[in-house]
Amino acid sequence: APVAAAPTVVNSTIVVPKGTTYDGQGKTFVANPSTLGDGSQAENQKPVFRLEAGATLKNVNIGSPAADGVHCYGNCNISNVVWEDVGEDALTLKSAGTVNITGGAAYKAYDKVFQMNAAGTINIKNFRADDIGKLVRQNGGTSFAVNMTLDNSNISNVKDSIMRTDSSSSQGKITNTRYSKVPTLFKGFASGKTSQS
Ligand code: DGU
Ligand code: CA
Ligand code: CA
Ligand code: CA
Repeated sequence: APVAAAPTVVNSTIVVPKGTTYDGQGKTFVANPSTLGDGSQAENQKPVFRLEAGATLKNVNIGSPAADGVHCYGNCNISNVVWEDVGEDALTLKSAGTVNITGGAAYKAYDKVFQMNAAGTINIKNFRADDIGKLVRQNGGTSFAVNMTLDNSNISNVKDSIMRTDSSSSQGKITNTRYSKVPTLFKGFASGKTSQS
């Protein structure tokens, strides 16, 4: 029987330069807990990957510990990335842009999966998430707008909600998605700013 390759231990954040693609070819990456973070709920851990504007990350498994996952500085494309055990959170938008998540999965997020700390859009499709707090969170206590879409996905065992915002101008749209044990789809949106079909 095939034997799984040992994970690659990441000692310092892997930077994906502006406009380039990093293809992990299905390999598993884990954070060095003493340099990046232990994947607990402690803030200010470092990311395993940092994507500069217009970068793409694909075919990557992030194992445990995952520290602060992936940081995007502007637009980023995330294709077939699996977080086996989300750390503090899975991905953060650090400066304004559009995050496109296609395929992949996130498991075991004590709180948030996708953390939006800047204005923009997050489009998630063909995704699987299980055992999470929230799938998308616009940074609490801020008023910039985030446009969130989720399509053709499968979401289960959620503690809080799928999409949550504190901004009356954010929008949320969920299409063609199965849920199991999801208490609330949308939290904090103004009326008329959400849709589900
Ligand atoms: O809510 O400090 O959770 O980027 C306050 C928190 C929040 C961020 C965010 C993150 O602003 O730390 O992980
Ligand atoms: Ca946090
Ligand atoms: Ca976790
Ligand atoms: Ca974080």
